[in-house]
Amino acid sequence: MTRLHNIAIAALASLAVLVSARAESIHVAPTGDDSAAGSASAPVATPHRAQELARKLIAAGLKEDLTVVLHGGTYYLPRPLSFGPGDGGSDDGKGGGRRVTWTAAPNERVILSGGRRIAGFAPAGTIPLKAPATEAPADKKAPAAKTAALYQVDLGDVKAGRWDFRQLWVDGRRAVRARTPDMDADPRYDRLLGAELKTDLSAHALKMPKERLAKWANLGDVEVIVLNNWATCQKRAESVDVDAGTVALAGPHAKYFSSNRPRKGNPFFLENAREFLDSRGEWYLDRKSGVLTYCPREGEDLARCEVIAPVLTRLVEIAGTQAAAVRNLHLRGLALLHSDLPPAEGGHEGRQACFRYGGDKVSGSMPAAVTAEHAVGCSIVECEIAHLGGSAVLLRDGCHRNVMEGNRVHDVEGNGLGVGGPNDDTLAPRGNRISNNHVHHCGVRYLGAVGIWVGFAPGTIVSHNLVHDLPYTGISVGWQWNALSTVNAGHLIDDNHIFDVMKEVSDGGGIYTLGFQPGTRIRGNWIHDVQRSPFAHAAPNNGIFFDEGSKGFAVERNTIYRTSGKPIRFNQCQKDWHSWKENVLLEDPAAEPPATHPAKDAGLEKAWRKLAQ
Ligand SMILES: [Ca+2]
Repeated sequence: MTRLHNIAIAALASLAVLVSARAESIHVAPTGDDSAAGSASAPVATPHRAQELARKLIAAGLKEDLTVVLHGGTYYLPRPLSFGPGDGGSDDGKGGGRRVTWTAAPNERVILSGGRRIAGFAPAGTIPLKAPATEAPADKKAPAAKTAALYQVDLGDVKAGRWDFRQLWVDGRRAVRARTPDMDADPRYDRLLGAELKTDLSAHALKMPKERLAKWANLGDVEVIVLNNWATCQKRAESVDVDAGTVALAGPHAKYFSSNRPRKGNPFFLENAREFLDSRGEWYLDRKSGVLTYCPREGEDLARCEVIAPVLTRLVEIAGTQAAAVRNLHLRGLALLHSDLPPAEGGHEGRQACFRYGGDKVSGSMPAAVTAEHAVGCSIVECEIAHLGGSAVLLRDGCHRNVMEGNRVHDVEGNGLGVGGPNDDTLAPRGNRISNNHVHHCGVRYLGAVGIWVGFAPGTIVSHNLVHDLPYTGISVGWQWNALSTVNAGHLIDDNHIFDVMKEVSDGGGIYTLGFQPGTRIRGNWIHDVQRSPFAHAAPNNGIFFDEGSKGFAVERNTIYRTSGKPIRFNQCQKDWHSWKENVLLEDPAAEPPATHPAKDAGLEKAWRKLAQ
């Protein structure tokens, strides 16, 4: 080592001491400057610059806790915020150690967006409106408009092939990708007249009412969404035969599970053709011309509205390795919004809980906007995680002792909060806690989604969550379709309030379980209004559905009522494989539990109830 080197290192070391002694925080503000020091009076402008500064401090041997304070405003992320081992703190294994926290400044709304704002819409003619289903009394309303205005904007990056998106939000509300039947039609789905998948998987065609079909200008971009028993599939059209009433689907195709596949009578709709744009709130993106067309809802002024489309699939990733985990890293008070989910090859063929077949053999979990691997002792607290194209949060391999608490998760196309890895003693996530979250309106596209998913993840606590308005199951626990031992054991699923679930597909429940999970307690959960939609077409929906191989649960003090099927159901398992105590299970749909029912304290704990307001 040269003398010059030694001097440089000594200088760096003394700088690090100076910095760490007085700067345990780094400030970021939309009005900041990335060449600034990152102090409270001279904040940087971007989270990525703050991350560079934080890394330098940590690499220089920072001894104190470090806080990255984000001040109010929207930060449009050019790429995901990716945290590696060099971005975290230290972990003494007892909940202590040096913390690194990324937090919103007190009482300031901080948005980390994976989207891009779209402006410059211009009028582009009108479309005739269909007659409303019900007329208001003539003296109480102005004459109904017969047409609605269209607006368009040219998006050069789309035309150049650099951008494509499948979601659009107008003033925070999800707009409808042009479809038929319309989202607000009654019924909002049509019914398949037949379905065929060749046994060698070489061809897959659906038969539909002829009036649904046309020689659409962008045939290869049109997508068909079919509601199967407990999940959906969504595939692109390859060719259409209007006279025969058939649509051939683009491959590759997968072999469906026999009772969860398209067949005659299944509900379906068609999406993403210019010809389907015929009602307020619908939009269409022409990938060839780059023109985005939108028909505003009543009251929306596109000169004023905030229109956002997603650019990123992932917003935040915590990416440790088996040799070096990310430790003691915390996200607090941030709004993580706007993500896309590019279609898988061959489309989405939903298997269960947003796991999907891709091609013939491969299946995997749907990407999530926030993902962690090998994260230990980290947390996501008080965040809003919303307006997403895939799932919201997924903790995977090697994630131990992490906490997700006090988050509001909504307007998500896939699952809400999830934890699960391989059935492997070393890699399966252990001892994670999911508490006091408000999870609602997930599965807004992929109807087989669940609010909270626990796969192979021993010792998971799912406690005091408020879970509602979901197309399928509220909380799903386990991932083994028989009663053989796995790593799963010792979960605590307690005091969750779950209602208005199973609103679209079937064969699930408020809580759904799979496999042998000894020492697991399902306790104090308040489950009601488990729905049955007119489009459900298979097995019943229940308060708790113990599915294949479910065994080893202590079921105590739960309150279950107003369930479309029986409060409890068993499939390929039996009641005496579990222990039972003090549950209130009401089969009569008109029955109400007593005010002092055992699960009356379920749902968000007092400190978190503001999340439900
Ligand atoms: Ca339409």
